[in-house]
Amino acid sequence: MRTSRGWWWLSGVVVGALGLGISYLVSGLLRVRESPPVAVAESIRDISPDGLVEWAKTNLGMADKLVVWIGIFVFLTVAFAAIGQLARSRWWFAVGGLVALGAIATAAVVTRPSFVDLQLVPLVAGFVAWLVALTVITGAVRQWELVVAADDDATDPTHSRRRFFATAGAVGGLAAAAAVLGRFAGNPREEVERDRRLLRVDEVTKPTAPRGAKVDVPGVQPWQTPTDDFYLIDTTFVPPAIRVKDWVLRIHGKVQNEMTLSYDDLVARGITEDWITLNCVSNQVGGDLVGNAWWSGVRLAGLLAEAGPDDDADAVLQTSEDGWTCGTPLGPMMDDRNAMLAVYMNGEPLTVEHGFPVRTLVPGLYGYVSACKWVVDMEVTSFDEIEAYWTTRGWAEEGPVKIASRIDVPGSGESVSAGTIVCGGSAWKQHTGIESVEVSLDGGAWTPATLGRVPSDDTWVQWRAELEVEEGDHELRVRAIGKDGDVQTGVETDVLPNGATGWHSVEFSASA
Ligand SMILES: Nc1nc2c(c(=O)[nH]1)N[C@H]1C(S)=C(S)[C@@H](COP(=O)(O)O)O[C@H]1N2
Ligand SMILES: [Mo]
Repeated sequence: MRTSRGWWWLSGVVVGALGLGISYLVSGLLRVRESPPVAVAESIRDISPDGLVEWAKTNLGMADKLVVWIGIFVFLTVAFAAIGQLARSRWWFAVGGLVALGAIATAAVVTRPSFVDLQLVPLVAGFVAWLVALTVITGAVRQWELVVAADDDATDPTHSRRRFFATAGAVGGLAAAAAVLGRFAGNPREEVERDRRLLRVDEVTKPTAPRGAKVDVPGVQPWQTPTDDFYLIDTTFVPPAIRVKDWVLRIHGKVQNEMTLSYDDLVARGITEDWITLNCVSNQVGGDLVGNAWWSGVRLAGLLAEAGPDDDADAVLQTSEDGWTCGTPLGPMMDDRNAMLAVYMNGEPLTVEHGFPVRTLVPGLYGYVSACKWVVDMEVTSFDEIEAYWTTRGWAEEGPVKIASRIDVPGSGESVSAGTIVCGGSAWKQHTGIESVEVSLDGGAWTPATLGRVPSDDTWVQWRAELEVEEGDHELRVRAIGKDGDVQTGVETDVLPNGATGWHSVEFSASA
């Protein structure tokens, strides 16, 4: 009987898991958001070719993160198994492998924009755990191998085999315990959720969707998007967990008065509330990266006026707690629209995923240039002096929302009964407003739809149309016309660099 190579592989994997578990636990205890694998994941995203990132953003959406995680998991499992094999020849070879992995993790951690020295502690703790576990486990498996190789009647391998399994089991158990403890005991997210539950901002009111905003068409998306259904787009692998008491916003740069605001300082300036539709520049024609909510927050116009921008300032470089940045034109942040630092969404504190405790909203601009979640820094500056996360990756510097419209009913591929059918959907051009929506059946004349009533130009508007359809296959198209006379173009363009254009159409069939 011989110990198989499999036990060396297994040893490597168990050693690796312990180091990961310990570094995760220590990250949690120290309230460090980015345990080393998170930093690695975010670095992979940042160094990926622009084309790949763009492809992932539009085709995988939030699943792009899952793909990266699975990739890292598979890579690490193979690497740790190989390190176990290396240990079979020389302990030092395995140490070399761990040093290489540790160096990758260290490089990723120290180059994150949000790096602080404290983040070195989980790295060191994890590395020490690797070395100790490697020594103990490989000692046990080697011992077992020696006894088996000796193959004499005096030494029974059972004992050393048991010792190996006990050691591997203990290390594996410790790794699992560290992971579980890290998840629950040291999880800053729990504290933040408690903050959310206890938070009260007196002036905030509950939303009631204005009468007539929702058209009477079964199957049309709700006019007010419930928070749980509101699309999510961001680059972060673990959303920042920011305690209310820890949040501060710095407003600085080309201003007369630098400001540093706590959460209380912010809300003390008074709450403004509004219905605002937010959408993503990556939304495809007919896509669902758009939502409408009731937002409560503090007007940016007042805050920025207090700071007093210099004459040559035309942009604000916003930075999120996780290091993401966007460059927002100063004009729309300070004009009559309700650009705000939002604290509540749909009458509840922002969820962590939507930017708790504070995120920016500027009606009329795509999210990637304006809607900074977890915002902690605003540098008043000018566009020719800054680079932001997406603009360095080929997206346009300014991102005014393009006019768009969508058909919700009938759904694509649906069958309806011939005769009179009711269709509906939505259209938007925030801060300009929608004048009219028109539909065309089977390439025929554009006919006007009826519009829902909206409280302002900053939200989407729902439309409804009744059409006579004969038996057979049909195609329905929609286009919108803005209050500025802008007729939505049928020319199809890609989402890159500044938003898709083209008419949404659905094919459906009518039967007798
Ligand atoms: N910190 C941070 N804020 C961010 C982003 C991000 O990646 N990180 N993405 C932006 C983009 S591209 C969009 S479309 C909106 C989406 O906001 P939501 O996830 O609340 O819908 O957030 C914006 N704010
Ligand atoms: Mo976006």
